[in-house]
Order: sequence, then structure tokens, then C-alpha cells
Amino acid sequence: MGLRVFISGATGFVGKHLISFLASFDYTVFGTSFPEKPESGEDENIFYLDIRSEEEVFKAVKRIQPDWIFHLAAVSNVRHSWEKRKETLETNLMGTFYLFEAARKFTPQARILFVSSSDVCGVLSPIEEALSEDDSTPVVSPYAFTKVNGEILSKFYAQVEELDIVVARSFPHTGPGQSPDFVCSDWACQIAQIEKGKTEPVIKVGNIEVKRDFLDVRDVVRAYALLMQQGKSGEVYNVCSGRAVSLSEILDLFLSLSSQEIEAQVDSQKLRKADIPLLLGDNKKIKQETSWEPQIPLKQSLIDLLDYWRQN
Ligand code: A2R
Repeated sequence: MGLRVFISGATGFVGKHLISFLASFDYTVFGTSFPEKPESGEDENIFYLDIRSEEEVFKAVKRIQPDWIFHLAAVSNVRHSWEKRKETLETNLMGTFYLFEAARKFTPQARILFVSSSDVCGVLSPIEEALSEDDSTPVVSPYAFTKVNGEILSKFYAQVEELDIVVARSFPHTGPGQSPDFVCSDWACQIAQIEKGKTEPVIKVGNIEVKRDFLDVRDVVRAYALLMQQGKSGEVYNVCSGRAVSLSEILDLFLSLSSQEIEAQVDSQKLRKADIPLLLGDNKKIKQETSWEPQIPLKQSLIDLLDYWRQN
């Protein structure tokens, strides 16, 4: 009998890729859907759950008795976290607390992967070096606040309550299926609309000088599965490529993938209240402790993302 796997936030961007990846193993996978209730006839192991409800979280964990819990459910967008501060704290922080409490009460042996974010390393002045797991600096958004505290909560439950919790500190990732609320997907979606003649050939951009360390989502879910198998409890692992590219380089790559003449224009709505100039991660630790290596080059991720929007 294979492992019982529970994924919170399973119908989100990463959750869908994680489910596809796990499908080749002999696991029984359960997952939560939000905000939509799954339609009848869909996978019966995918069920509606609001992670802000302690009662629902307790019921689900007690019923499923998971061996592994991938905790992905979150308000995942930094801009939305400014607009929906209370929802962000309730979902990301209290939701995580309910899940850890549920594990403590009903499945204390379960292995949990808490997905954090490179935004915990938020810095407001440029730094030129790759960030190690020990670097952390001022909190730059409500979203970052919840992930900083999610990491602290994870360590507390691992060290004091002896739960088995590994933290993936994920740097930006992209790929087919991502919401257009994230920069690469936003641009791919705009290009697909321009190509269909739906909008004028102008792409709206924010601050394209910032540099980011991007991974393909399919490399990210492989990293999560390997951390589940080989990560150490109470430890944080950067999930990143180890290479930073400026958004202007990504824009140029996208523009080279289209046969249309497209002009880029700065849209003040897309500028962030506090932007981190450089996010570059050091991935030595995950590479040394698991056999993970990123496999998909950024250009391929952008090609697949653009194709996704051309078809949708
Ligand atoms: O925001 P929605 O409507 O797309 O729903 C998201 C869901 N979610 C919730 N699930 C249960 N109860 C809630 N109160 C609740 N609020 C939001 O979690 C979505 O379906 C899922 C998260 O997936 P995405 O927003 O697509 O994010 P992604 O990129 O898959 O990120 C997964 C994890 C998150 O913890 C991020 O903070 C981290 O990786 O980067």
C-alpha cells in the first residue's frame, strides 16, 4: 500500500503540477480545493476546504491520516497581501497553525513540507551576493510577514513539539498554468492577447530593473518531493536556480518569442510599494542533501508559458 499524501492548496498553480508529478508513484493523493468546490465527477479525493477553519482542518487530517503533508494553501501574491491583510494573516499564519495542530493531535508521525518564500529575505537595498539560508532581513510585505512567521512556527513545532517539518524556502517560479498576477505569466498572457489582435501591441510592465532567481514550477515540485524524502526536520532549504536574471532580460526573451512588433510601456499600477532589487539564492544545501538539480532552462519555461496562454 503506497503512502497517503495530503496537499493543501492542491488546485493552485504549484498544487496541480505536484499532483501530476506524484501521479507516477504509488501514492494515494488527497487535496484541498479553494475557493471553488470541485464539480461532481471530478477526483473524489479533492475536496473543498477553507484552511482558516480549524474545525475543517482537524476533520480532514483526522480522516485522511496522511503520511506526508505538502502545505501549499496560501494567499500567495504579494500585491494581494497588501490589499487583503487580514485574509493573508488568517490564511497563511492561522491556517498553518491549524494544520500543525491537527498533525500534532491526529498524525504526529506525518512528515510536513511548509512552503516558505524568498520574500523572507526581503532587503530594501541591493546586495550582490547569493543568499544563504541564514540571511534574513526586514519584513517587506504582509505576505513576507506570514512566511517569516510560518518558518518560525515550523521550527517551533519541529524542535519543541517534535513534529517532522521541513521548510522549502522557494524563490520565484513560473511555468504553464500560473496566474497572470505573477510577472512572467502576466507578460505571456498579454503577448498572447496581442497576437490574437485583442489588444494593441503594447505590453504593460512594472519595474524591470529588479533581478530574480527563477525556477520552472516542474523543477520546484521535484524539489518538494525530494525534500519530503530526504530533507531534515526543522531545516530550511532554498529552492532556487542559483542564477539571477533581470526582468528586462525576461521581457527581451519573451519579445523574441513573438513574431509581432511589441512595445513595452511602464504602468505605474504595476510598481510595488516595496520592491526587492535582487533576489538570488544559494542552492548548495538542497543539492548536497538531495539529488535535486534544476533541469528546465528558463527559456523553455517561457516558451511553455507562452504556449499555455496561446491555447487558453
Ligand atoms: O487564492 P486562490 O483562490 O487561488 O486559492 C488558493 C488557495 N487558498 C486557500 N486554500 C484554502 N483555504 C484558504 N483560505 C485559501 N486561500 C487561498 O491556496 C490557491 O488555490 C492555493 C495556493 O495556490 P496559488 O495561489 O496558485 O499559489 P502557488 O503559486 O501554487 O503557491 C503555492 C505555495 C504558497 O504557499 C505560496 O505562498 C508559495 O508556494 O510560494
